[in-house]
Amino acid sequence: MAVRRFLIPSFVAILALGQLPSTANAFGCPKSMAEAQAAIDKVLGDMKGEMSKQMKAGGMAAEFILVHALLDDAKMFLAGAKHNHTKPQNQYDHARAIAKARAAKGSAEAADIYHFKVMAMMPKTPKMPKMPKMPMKK
Ligand SMILES: [Cu+2]
Repeated sequence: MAVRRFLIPSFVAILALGQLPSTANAFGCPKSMAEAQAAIDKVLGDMKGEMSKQMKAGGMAAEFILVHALLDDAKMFLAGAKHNHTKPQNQYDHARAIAKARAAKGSAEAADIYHFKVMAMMPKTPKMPKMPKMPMKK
């Protein structure tokens, strides 16, 4: 009776964590996925900055979209990693999760590098839209 009282809650707790301690943790999927998410969040944060807004307004909207394309790749890889990790059929799926999580981090880092390259290409003084001349008051 005492054994059942201990074992059943322990088993439920392991199920709740979604992974068996001996297998999934050895791959370190959660750490790789967290690193990928952090790399994605870093670029998303940078893209809310003032220079990124000027990129869009200053004739570099196409490059801005390409930064997003690299980020979309990163998000796609990360979603795949999460799927393989949370619904593994076997150890191979955890290995695939690691591969996809690291690909996600790589794409996010490439987005970061490209974003900064594009910002460096921007003209120093962004062109302001021409304002209509106001009639002079006498
Ligand atoms: Cu895993």
